[in-house]
Amino acid sequence: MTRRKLLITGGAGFIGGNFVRYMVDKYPDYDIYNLDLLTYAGDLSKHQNIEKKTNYHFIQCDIANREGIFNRFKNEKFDFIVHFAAESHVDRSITDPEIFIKTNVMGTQILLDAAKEYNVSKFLHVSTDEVYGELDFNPSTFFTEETPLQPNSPYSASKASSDLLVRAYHETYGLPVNITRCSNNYGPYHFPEKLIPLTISRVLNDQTVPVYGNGANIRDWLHVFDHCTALDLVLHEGKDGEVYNVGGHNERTNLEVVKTIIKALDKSNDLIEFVEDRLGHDKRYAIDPTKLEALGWDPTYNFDTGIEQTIEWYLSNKEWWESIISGEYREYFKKQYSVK
Ligand code: NAD
Ligand code: TDX
Repeated sequence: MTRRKLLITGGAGFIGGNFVRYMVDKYPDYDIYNLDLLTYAGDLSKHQNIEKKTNYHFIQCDIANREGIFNRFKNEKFDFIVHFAAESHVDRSITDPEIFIKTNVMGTQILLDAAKEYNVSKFLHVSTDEVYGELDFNPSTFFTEETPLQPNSPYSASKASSDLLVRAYHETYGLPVNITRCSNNYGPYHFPEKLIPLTISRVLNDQTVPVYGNGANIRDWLHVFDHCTALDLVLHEGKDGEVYNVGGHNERTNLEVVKTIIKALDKSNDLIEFVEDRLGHDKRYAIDPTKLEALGWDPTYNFDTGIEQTIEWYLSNKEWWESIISGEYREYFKKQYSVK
């Protein structure tokens, strides 16, 4: 039997990296290609345990490099694609939007062209609930797949643009696609520029935690392992052309998240520092996952069990995040938070 070839873009990052390891272990009969440019957010040290496996392959390439991407598709003839590669941090998109358009919009369009040219049997585009904009604080309102797209940040606008291109390639050319829109992820190998790993790493070092505005904004947190099972399901069972929302009803205010971590690490709330709010800061995200549950998805973690697992992971893997926060990240942190 011919082995199936799965291309995963952005597999050196946080969610893509967790998904690469999950798929390499679960599907020894698939050849799995991790294609990544290795930007500041990508690192291969997280794949030490799988890099010698015969079903794992790494390709360094920019998704916005048309020639490089087409050469890869010509050589490898991928059967399916799960597309994670993106600029992913909202704050960076506010300071410097241009790379978000190049990577998230142009890069996705180049991958779609290659997928069309080489007849892939599924293009799974990993998107975000942020494309829907924001909800108010009424707890009975949720994002469904029918919620209109109203992105508010340059990041979410670039993701919404890529979603529309994916949709258009299905409608116009019949490319077999799915789009997933997931809420905030957390878990192992989350880059410490994002709220949860930033809080864990700073609290462990007895440093203050910058909370934007009054900390009342709400996010709907999903453990990355549950995102991986959702993507596996949609890749194999998703109906062509459909969008699936991914989220597990784990809404928390940012202040609740930060206080939970401080308490778990037995430190003081005095570490909380309220700072200037993010520009265009979305109030609340909350997912209605009914459509995905009907496909058979059943998440394992709630926020309490997931955050416990995550804190333990950061305690046991200090060398990974310490090497990140001691590098270029220090300059980013100083600039972002106006630290002298
Ligand atoms: P991340 O920033 O941790 O990783 C992104 C990866 O993409 C990195 O390995 C980086 O090197 C790679 N990359 C960036 N530009 C590239 C380019 N031009 N060519 C090839 N590779 C490139 O991101 P993440 O948090 O793992 O998010 C992955 C995807 O999931 C993104 O598309 C994001 O929009 C989406 N998403 C993220 C979340 C979340 O909470 N983090 C939630 C929903 C959806
Ligand atoms: O220092 C901080 N202080 C703070 O209060 C940071 C970094 C964040 N925040 C707030 C802003 C948000 O309300 O915490 C919340 C979470 O912020 P981020 O971790 O930056 O995530 P968010 O902006 O919600 O976006 C994330 O989830 C959706 C990912 O980064 C996106 O890639 C994904 O699409």
